Amino acid sequence: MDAQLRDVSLPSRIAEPGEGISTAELALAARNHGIPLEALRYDVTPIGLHYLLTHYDMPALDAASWRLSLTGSVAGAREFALDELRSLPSRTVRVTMECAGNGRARMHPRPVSQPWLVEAVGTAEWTGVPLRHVLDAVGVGDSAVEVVFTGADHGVERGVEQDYRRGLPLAEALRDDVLLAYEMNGQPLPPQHGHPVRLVVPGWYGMAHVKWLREISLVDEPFTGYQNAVAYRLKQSADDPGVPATRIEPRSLIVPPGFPDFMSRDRVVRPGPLTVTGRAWSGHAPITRVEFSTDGGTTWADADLDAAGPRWAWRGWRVSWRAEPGEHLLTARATDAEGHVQPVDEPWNRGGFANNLVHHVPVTCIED
Ligand SMILES: Nc1nc2c(c(=O)[nH]1)N[C@H]1C(S)=C(S)[C@@H](COP(=O)(O)O)O[C@H]1N2
Ligand SMILES: [Mo]
Repeated sequence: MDAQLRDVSLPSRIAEPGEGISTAELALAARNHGIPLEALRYDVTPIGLHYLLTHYDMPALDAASWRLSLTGSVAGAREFALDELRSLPSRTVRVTMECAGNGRARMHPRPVSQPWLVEAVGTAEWTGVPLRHVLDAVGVGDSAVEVVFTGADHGVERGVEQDYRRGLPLAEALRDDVLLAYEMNGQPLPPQHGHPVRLVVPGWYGMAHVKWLREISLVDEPFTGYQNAVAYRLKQSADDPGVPATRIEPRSLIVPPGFPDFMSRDRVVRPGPLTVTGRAWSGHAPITRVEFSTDGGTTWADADLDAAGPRWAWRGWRVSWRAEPGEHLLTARATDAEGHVQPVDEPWNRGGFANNLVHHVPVTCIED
């Protein structure tokens, strides 16, 4: 193993020009897998094809003995067992979740971390109790401003030993669709997605959706823990305090057409008409437009959007293309109802967050 993996106190690092993915990054990528892009075809991503991101180790929690502590600025601190949460009114919400680091490995220069290309996304149906009901049950204190969620997983990150813990502004936490989820796609949460209970914050990048919850605490000052104050901030330099990553920027992905080359995964198609499909989503506002290009973004045409579905789920799109022999660069670009458009130039920051550069898929059309 290289020194980088052993030295737990190294600061975040930017790769040198031409520096490849390290063994340490490969170890992260092997644990934290993305969605195979052909699985974008499913409205709801089957469990196991949904992307995964776990900072430390997955804890093994026993649902029967598990308790969730509600503490801090509340009228009455107490614990909830899983059965108690299940007896409260439930809701099912279809949510497209994306890691804030999606797109990081394509940045120039490249932030050294989990090396996502574009595949850190998935859509699931989460069932659980709206957090609001649980907060009502304990009585939120008048002075509370944020809710802090603690997972049962523990590790060290750049020299800071910690439980995975995130603060969320109270106004977001009180939204009807913010869930303490105990089911994914109609099944009890599997170990890798937060068994027995996780937070789901529709529209926010993945880091907000704390898995393996063990404690929820109401606090009177904005939370300054590691995952809010140090990590998950868009910074231009090491001493820039930056702005927090919050809602998902619009993105569209293309289902790669044709068939792949085994090693390069370059796409091969035969000449003639074909339908290219994809998905688009935004945590700010519904998707209103997807544009498609076969020349890398020189000329664009509007794709046909599928009927609008549940608000927090990705929207399908399709376009007809007559492939002609030669090389083509397929590109897709999404726009949402607030006018956020995917950039054609990469948005760069030190942590490699929220890189929603348009998706490019090179395709070779062979002679028939
Ligand atoms: N307790 C805990 N919750 C966590 C994480 C974690 O490491 N520990 N990772 C976060 C990040 S960065 C992402 S992108 C999502 C990924 O959720 P998934 O693995 O269910 O797809 O979980 C979030 N919740
Ligand atoms: Mo993430």
